[in-house]
Amino acid sequence: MTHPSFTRRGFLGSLGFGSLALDSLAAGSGEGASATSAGTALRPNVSDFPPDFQWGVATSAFQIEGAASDDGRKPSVWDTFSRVDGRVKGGDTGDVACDHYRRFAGDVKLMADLGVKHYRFSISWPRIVPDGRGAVNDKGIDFYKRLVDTLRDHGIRPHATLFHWDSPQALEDRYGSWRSREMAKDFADYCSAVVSRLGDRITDWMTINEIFCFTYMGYGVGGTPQHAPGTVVKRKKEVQQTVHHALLAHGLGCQAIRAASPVPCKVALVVNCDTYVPVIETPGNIAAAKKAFLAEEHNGTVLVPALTGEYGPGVLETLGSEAPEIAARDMEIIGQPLDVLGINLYTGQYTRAAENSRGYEILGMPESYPKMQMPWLNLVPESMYWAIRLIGEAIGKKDLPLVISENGCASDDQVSSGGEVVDLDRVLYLRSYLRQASRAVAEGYPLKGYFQWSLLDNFEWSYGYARRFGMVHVDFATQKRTPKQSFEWYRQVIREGRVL
Ligand code: GCO
Repeated sequence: MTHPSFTRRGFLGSLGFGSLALDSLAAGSGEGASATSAGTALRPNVSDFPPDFQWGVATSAFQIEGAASDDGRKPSVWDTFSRVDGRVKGGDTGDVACDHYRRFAGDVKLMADLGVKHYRFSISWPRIVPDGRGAVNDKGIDFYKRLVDTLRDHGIRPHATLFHWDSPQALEDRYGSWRSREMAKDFADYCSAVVSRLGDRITDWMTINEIFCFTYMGYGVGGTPQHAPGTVVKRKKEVQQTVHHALLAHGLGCQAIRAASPVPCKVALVVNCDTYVPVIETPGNIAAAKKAFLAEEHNGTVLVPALTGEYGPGVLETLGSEAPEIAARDMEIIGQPLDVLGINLYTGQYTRAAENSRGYEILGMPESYPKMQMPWLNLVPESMYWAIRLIGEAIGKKDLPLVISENGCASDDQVSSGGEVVDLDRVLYLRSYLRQASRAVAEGYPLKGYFQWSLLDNFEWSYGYARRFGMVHVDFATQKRTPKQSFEWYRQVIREGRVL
């Protein structure tokens, strides 16, 4: 690893120059103009989304559910990790979170008010199989039945992620969770248990969320990892092995879902790929961005193998003796065909052509570069367009349907004396990124949907409740929900099918 430390998403210190210039460029490139639904202002067609575009919001179980020991749920690695002094800001835990386990009906009502027809949430493995393997907890299943039935009553289609980092502590105690190949098999069995019981109600499945964040960031050589289980290992090879096991779990999970589903279903993987944005859109810089997209370590060890069944070009060679052990047939299992790819898209890194052995250079960000309220969240709206385009052009998956499974930002949201939360920085962020999504749609790339992260302020991992990503403000003392300005903005965007 050439980079000294990991940030929450990708590597620290990557970056480059950029501005919203491409936004204006894209907006200006629309041919002609048409009236708004109100019939007043003129606008470029480039901001249109098709009528069947999937507008949604996303959450995850550990971050919102609470009810950590209710109805037979046992601890996950995040329950344990958050109880270790100094691991999570303020000593926050997921014990109560947004109390969504009890308040889900009100939260679904909020979604209906927002106008989303799609909801991405995750299922908690330790709620369904509390010991990680073995007995299935019917009460856990019943919660998701109640949730999904309520969603469907409101015309909202469920998209369920089977693993969003909350692995059962029992498997960590038993064999070190992702350090063991057994984890992949146990994950597939858990997938079968869920899909055979909920597959009559849910047909959109996502196996695993962001392999990067619970492998590279959950296991580390030297310093203490920022994410659960927070295990310090001796060699980088051990970290790479956790990544490989997670890929294997995804592949076996795909097979298990398809085998267990009582009806035809769709299966996706969710990645937070590193996105390389040509600093100026010249053919040379575009070629450089493509090379980086395939060859840089994170994409080359997660996205590329999952989509192609082979690690990225040169990646295993570069890892050398630190490369993972790969058993016969692993790569075939890992490269299962996908129905959809989910991209969690937050930021990107500016890239240009260079006369070095790699043929590209990733630019460092100046200190003064604009960022949102997270150290890693540089404002790089063009990353939205380039992530979508590079999946097709760099990896050759031109027809693979894509959804943006997460996009959003933290803001320093305050409730005013009048009871409002006017989160203008979130509106700025979302608007500039959605414009780039509309550019991708206008150019014919297969973007089918967009899930804003997140409906509610929630447990933001090692930041606890100190960072707010919601379009609905949550007062964690009273559980009062207050829709923010961004909620109203997104509601109008959905209603009109274009960026406002
Ligand atoms: C992630 C996660 C979310 C985060 C969000 C903001 O992808 O990192 O899916 O759980 O909360 O991205 O950091």
